[in-house]
Amino acid sequence: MKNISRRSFGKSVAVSTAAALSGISLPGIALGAQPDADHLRYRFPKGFIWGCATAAYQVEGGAKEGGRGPSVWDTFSHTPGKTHNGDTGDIADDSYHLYKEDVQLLKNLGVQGHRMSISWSRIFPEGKGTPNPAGLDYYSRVIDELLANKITPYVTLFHWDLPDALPGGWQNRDTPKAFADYCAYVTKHLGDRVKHWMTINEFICYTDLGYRVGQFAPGLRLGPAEANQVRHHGVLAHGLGLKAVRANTPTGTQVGLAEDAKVYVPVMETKEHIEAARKAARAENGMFLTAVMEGKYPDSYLEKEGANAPKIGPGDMEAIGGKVDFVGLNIYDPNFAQASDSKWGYSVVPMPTSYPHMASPWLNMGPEGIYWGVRNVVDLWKVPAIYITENGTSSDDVINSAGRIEDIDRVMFLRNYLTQLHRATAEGYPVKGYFLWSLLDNFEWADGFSKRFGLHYVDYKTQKRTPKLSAEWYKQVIAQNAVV
Ligand code: GBH
Repeated sequence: MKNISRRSFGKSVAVSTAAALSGISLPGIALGAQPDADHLRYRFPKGFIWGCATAAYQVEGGAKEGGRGPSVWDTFSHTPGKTHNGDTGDIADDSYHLYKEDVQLLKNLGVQGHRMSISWSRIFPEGKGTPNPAGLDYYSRVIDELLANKITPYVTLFHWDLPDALPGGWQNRDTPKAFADYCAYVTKHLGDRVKHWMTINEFICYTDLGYRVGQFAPGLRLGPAEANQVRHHGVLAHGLGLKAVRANTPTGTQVGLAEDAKVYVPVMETKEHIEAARKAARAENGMFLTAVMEGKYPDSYLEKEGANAPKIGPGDMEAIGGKVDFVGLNIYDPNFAQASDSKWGYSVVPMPTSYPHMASPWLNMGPEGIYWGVRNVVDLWKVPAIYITENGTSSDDVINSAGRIEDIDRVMFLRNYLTQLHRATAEGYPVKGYFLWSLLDNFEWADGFSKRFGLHYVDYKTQKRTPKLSAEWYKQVIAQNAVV
C-alpha cells in the first residue's frame, strides 16, 4: 500500500475505498444502503484522460491512395493462407475517407484523447528517401479534425506496418535508422499540434511474431540467434526514434511507447508472491521493456540466450535506455507467478485449460492484470506516468431484432478491468489515462475481420457504424469519471 500522501486526488474517495476494502462503516453512513452514493463510487482522479485507440492499417483502408507505398502487412495479408478468410486491410473501415465521421463517434463518447497511429509508408512510400506530401497532409487533416473537436491526439509512430520496400525489414540494422529519420520528419511537421508521441506499439508483435513464429507479417521463421537480433533492432528503433522525436519537438512534448509487457499477477497477495511477480515481470520482459527501462539486458535474458544473445553495436544500449516521459501499457491477458527457490526467485504458473477466455481464444480474462501490470512497472522502475494505451476485448457481437448489439460480455470485461485500474489510482500509482481498444471493429491482423473489438459495430459491406451497448456504457464512464 502506498503512503496516503502519494494519493493524487480527493481524500474522501481514498477514505471510502479503504473503508469499503476493510468492511468498516463510516460514522452516519450505512455501507451498502446507498449503492450509488457518490462516496462509494470507483471514481478516477480529476483530469484523468479517457480515450479510444486505433491503428492505421486496421482502420484506414485507402491502401493505394494518396501515394501510399505497400507495407509488410499488405504483402502478408495478400499472401494466400496468411489471414482468416484471406482478409486484407485494403478497405478495412475506410477511415481514410470516413475520418470525420469517426471523430464524431469519439466526440459523442465524450473522450478527452484519441490514440491513433501513422502509416510509415504513407509518409515514405519506400520507407526512406523522398517523402510523400499527400501522406503527411492526410494526418495533418485528421489531427486538425480531432483538435477542432477538443480531442487530444496521442500518436503512435509505428504500429507494425513496416514499409515493404526496406531491404531485409527488421533483420537489417539500417531499419532502426530509417525509422528514426521517419520519426524526425513526422514530428517536425506535426509536433506543433501533437504533444504526446509513442515510438512503437508492442515489440513482440513485429519481432517474434513476424520473424520467429511467422504468424504475423512478414511471416518468417528464423532461428534463435537471428530472431534475437530482430528483437534488438526492434528496441533500437524505439531508442533512435525517441532521440529523433526529442530533437524535433518543442519542450514539454511527452514521448513514450506502447508495450504489451507480459503481466504477472501474484498467486496471492503475500510478500513473497508479490516479490516473485515483480521479479517475473523484470525477467520475462528482459528483451523488451526491461532493456528500455534499464538500458541493458538483464542477466536472466543474456544467460538464457547464451551464444544466441543479440550483437550490440556501440551506443545501442544508451539509445535504447533513453529516458521516456511515460510508459504506455497495452493490457489484455494475465500471467500468474509464484515464489520459488529457482535461480531467479519465481516460477510462472501454467494456465489451466479451464481458465476463462473471451471470444479470441488467447484473451484470457484477468482484471487483476491491469492493476499488477501498472504496479510492477512503477515499483520496478519508478516511471513518472503510465497510460493504459490499450485494453478491450473481442466479443461475438450480433445485431438483435431491435437493431441493438447488447455486448454484455464486453461490458463485464471492461467493468472488471476498470475496477482494478481504479485500485491502482486509489493507491497513488500515476496512471494518467486509459485508451479503450477499440473505437471500431477493424482488421484484426491474422484474424482478419472475424474478431470484433469495437465499441461500434461495423458493417463492412456498407461501412455503417452502430454503437454497441458498450459504447453507451463507456460514455457514462467518461461522463461520470467513474466505473458505472
Ligand atoms: C493488440 O495486441 C494490438 O496492439 C492491436 O493492434 C490488436 O488489434 C489488439 O491487441 C487486439 O488483439 O494468436 O494466440 O498467437 C495485443 C497483443 C499479441 C495479443 C499477439 C494476441 C496473438 C495471440 N497481442 N497475440 S495467438
